[in-house]
This record gives sequence, C-alpha cells and structure tokens, in this order.
Amino acid sequence: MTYRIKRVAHLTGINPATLRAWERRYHLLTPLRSPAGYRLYTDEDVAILARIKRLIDEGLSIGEALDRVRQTSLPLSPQADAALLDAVRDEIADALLSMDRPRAQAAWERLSSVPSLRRVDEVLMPVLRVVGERWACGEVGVADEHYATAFAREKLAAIFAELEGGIAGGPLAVCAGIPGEYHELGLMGAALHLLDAGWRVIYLGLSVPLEEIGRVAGERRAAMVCTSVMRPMSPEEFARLTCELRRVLPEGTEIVIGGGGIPDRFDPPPGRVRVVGELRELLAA
Ligand code: B12
Repeated sequence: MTYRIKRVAHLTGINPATLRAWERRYHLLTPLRSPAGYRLYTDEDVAILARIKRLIDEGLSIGEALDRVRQTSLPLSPQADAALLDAVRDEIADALLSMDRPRAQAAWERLSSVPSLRRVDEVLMPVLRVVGERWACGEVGVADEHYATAFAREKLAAIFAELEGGIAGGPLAVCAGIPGEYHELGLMGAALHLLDAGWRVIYLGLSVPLEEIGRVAGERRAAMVCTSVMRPMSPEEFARLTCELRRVLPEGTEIVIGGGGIPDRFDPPPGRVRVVGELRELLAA
C-alpha cells in the first residue's frame, strides 16, 4: 500500500514540511513519485518514520534517532550475546521441563539487555521446539508442554505490551488465528516482529472466523493480515484456506501465512498471499 504525504503526516504525527526537510537534509527516505509527481510512501517508509517519531518522543535528537534506526535495522552480529543466549536457552528449557518456574524466571532476567526480538527468536521459540520434540518422542507429556507454553506465552505478552506502548503511527496489520488452529505463539511472534518494525497491530488471538478477520481488516483498511498454520495441513486444505482468506479480504490487503503445518507442496496461492518460513522473513521483503 502507498500513502500520500498528508496521510503519512496523519499516521505518524510528523508534519509534511518536516518530512520534506528530513528527506533533503538526511536523505532519510526517497519516496516513490506518482505520475503527477506526488511523493508516495510505502508501508515500510511509514513504519520507519513511526519508529523515528517514537524515538524523538522518547527524547532523542533526530540525529540520534536516525543512528538508532539505522543500527537496529543492521542485523546484530550473531556472536554478540551468543554465549549468553545459548546458556539461558538451555537453562530455561531444562527448568521448564522440570516445572521449576523460579529457575526459568531467573534465567530469563539475565537477558534484560538483549533486544526483545532476539529473546523471542533465539530463546523462546527454540525452547518451544525442544519441548515439542520431547513431547513428540513421548519423553514428556502434554502437561509439561502446557507448562512451558504458559511461561513462553506470558513472556511474549509482556514484550507485546512493551513494544505496543511506543507505537504512534505506522501501517496496520491484523494478526488472527484461523478456526481449528490452537497454536498461538508463532502468531504472537509475528505480531512482535511487526510492532518492533513500527507497525500498528490488531491482535485477535486464536480461532477467529474468516469472515470476522475480513470485516475487521476491511473496516480498518489493514495493509496486512497475518496468520499461522502449525497443525499439519493437506495441500487441498491449504489451497481452500488461501482462497477463502483472499475472498474475505480487501484486494489491497497483503496476506502473510507462516508455520510448520504448511504443506511442503501447495498450488500457487491467489494474488498478494505470501507464504513465509521464519518470522524474520515477514518484513524481509
Ligand atoms: C505448544 C504446542 C501445542 C499447544 C498450543 C498451545 C498454544 N497456546 O499455542 C497445544 C497443546 C494446543 C498443541 C496441540 C496440538 N499440537 Co502442538 N505443539 C506445540 C509446540 C510444543 C509449540 C508450538 C509453538 O508455539 N511453536 C512456535 C515455534 C517454536 O514453532 P516454529 O515451527 O519454529 O515456528 C516458526 C515458523 O514456523 C514461523 N511461524 C510460525 N507461525 C508463523 C506465522 C507467521 C505470520 C510468520 C511470519 C511466521 C510464523 O516462525 C516461528 C519461529 O521462527 C510445537 C512444537 C514446535 N516445534 O513448534 C507442537 C507442534 C506444533 N504440535 C504438533 C501437533 C501434531 C499438535 C496436535 C495435532 C497434537 C494432537 N494430536 O492433538 C494438536 C493440534 C491442535 C490444533 N488443532 O491446532 C506438531 C505439529 C507437527 C507438524 N507440523 O508436522 C508439533 C510440531 C509437535 C511435534 N514436534 O510433533 N500443540
């Protein structure tokens, strides 16, 4: 979706004159141009501007905010914190599988200096995979999986509140689970990646009728709808899902689907339906 400068000013709270000045002075963004020469900003442009506005509202100068945005959009060197993340990941998995919440909590608190998305992608999600493997081979029971999931869900919800607190403008995404899918945490992970990138997120949770997802996204002109397929799905079922979602959603709304339950082979989905593997691919495009 693209936006004219007046709409961007409305969404981000940055007035048009400032937007033009930043473009001239800092070469911040080079918006597309309409045939008539009007600036056209993309969703990503608006997300970056919303992040800068948030940082300035937090007291940074424009220069500092630019540095921060440029730095955080550069991937952190994997080495940074790797040893700490490895140790904490193993400690949390072991603590949760022995239902020792205080030990898991103490380990989690050692990550306070690590960026929230790294805590999600490199600690919580891998811990859930370990729990899943141990459940699948019968080493642990559903109760152990539930115990670990409850801890992970609580941490994801806390990061959601932390990130959502600073969001002012930005394009809108609706994150919603489809009927019959009871896995929620991949969907929450997607919502966190969007919030961190400056998107506004309407999080509807699990088992939302497709028509309702369509209504909410339509009424609020959402730029994106995200959902997660973790329960194994057949190619036919997946094709039905993508077609149904495309039918109930406005043309301008991109649909992004991720999750380990997506069949390995599936027919090419309808227009503006994107199937992704990892969370970080959500905004990579
Ligand atoms: C917790 C859990 C449950 C809980 C869910 C509770 C909750 N509130 O979420 C409950 C108990 C409900 C459950 C039920 C079942 N589960 Co379960 N579950 C899990 C477990 C342990 C963690 C799930 C999770 O949150 N994963 C999140 C991350 C860790 O998963 P991930 O695949 O790495 O996801 C990455 C990408 O796929 C991507 N992604 C995922 N979603 C999205 C969405 C978007 C938009 C994007 C961009 C990216 C993205 O990003 C993630 C992180 O990088 C997994 C193990 C696992 N490996 O995931 C099994 C697992 C998913 N479950 C499985 C199964 C089989 C089931 C049941 C069918 C079991 C049964 N017989 O009843 C039921 C199905 C219920 C249903 N109708 O959905 C299997 C699925 C096998 C498969 N896909 O081939 C798994 C993999 C366990 C296993 N190892 O076999 N489960």
